[in-house]
Amino acid sequence: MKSTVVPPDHPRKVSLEIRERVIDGHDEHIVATAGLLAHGRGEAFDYLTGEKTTEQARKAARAAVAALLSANRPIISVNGNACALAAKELVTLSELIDAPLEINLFYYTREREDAILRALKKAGAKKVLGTHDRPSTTIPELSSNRRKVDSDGIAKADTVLVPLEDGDRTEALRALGKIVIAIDLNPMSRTAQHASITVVDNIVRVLPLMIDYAREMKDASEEDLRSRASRFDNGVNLSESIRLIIEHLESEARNAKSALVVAQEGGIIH
Ligand code: PTJ
Repeated sequence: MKSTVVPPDHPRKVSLEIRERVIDGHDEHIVATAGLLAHGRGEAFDYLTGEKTTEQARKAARAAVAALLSANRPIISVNGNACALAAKELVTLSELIDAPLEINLFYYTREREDAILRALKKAGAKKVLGTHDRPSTTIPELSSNRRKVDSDGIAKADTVLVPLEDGDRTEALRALGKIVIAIDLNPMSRTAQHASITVVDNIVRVLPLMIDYAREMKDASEEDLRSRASRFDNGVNLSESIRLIIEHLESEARNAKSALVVAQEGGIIH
């Protein structure tokens, strides 16, 4: 099924085109129905931050790439939304940081697994873990479908990148001693709060940036990478990200007020 064409002069063109990618992903069984709602929540938080990559997000993205490059066994967990929005970028990052891709779904169906596998392969992935024919094991303390993980993937990984999570898994992975890197537009989500490093940004904007950082840092020493990752304080970064939302809202509130004044001055409102 093909997406609706967004008029080139539409003021919300970029946001609407991203939304169409999720809708297409849903039509192709890549995105769960709940993924449409998850995307709407993401859009709302993106709006609150001004739909741009903040300095805090850049800082977190740099620390995330440093942690992934210095990990012994990094892995990228892929769900339906991440695949629909950024399959190519996930494949590129996976190659650059030498971290396999593992399909891990909250709303698991075999049809969705197959659709995501096809999309990742089409985007250039040579090997994908987490499929039904792979050896698997379970994460203790987790009751959702996400508990089933690939024996050679998330199970053995020391560092896991989890884009667009639902909040039930990060704590369990942390309890197992793993470093968890989240990409989540909501700085207040359980995932964001419990991850080791949270990149508060839209996956569509931040993955290309992380790819650039991975290229820049590829030859850095392990010591340098580890020190860059360990200097990052997730709590501080999250509270700064929340503060940016407050500042953005305050500025919007001021603008709304001045628009009213303009309307009154122009005789539109009496
Ligand atoms: O494909 P599945 O079955 O594994 O299911 C995936 C979803 C996303 C449906 C599932 O993980 C879920 O229900 O997630 P939540 O609880 O809705 O959380 C998703 C988080 O991602 C929310 O905090 C959103 O704000 C955030 N989010 C949504 N879109 C984006 C995003 N973060 C970054 N970039 C986005 N484009």
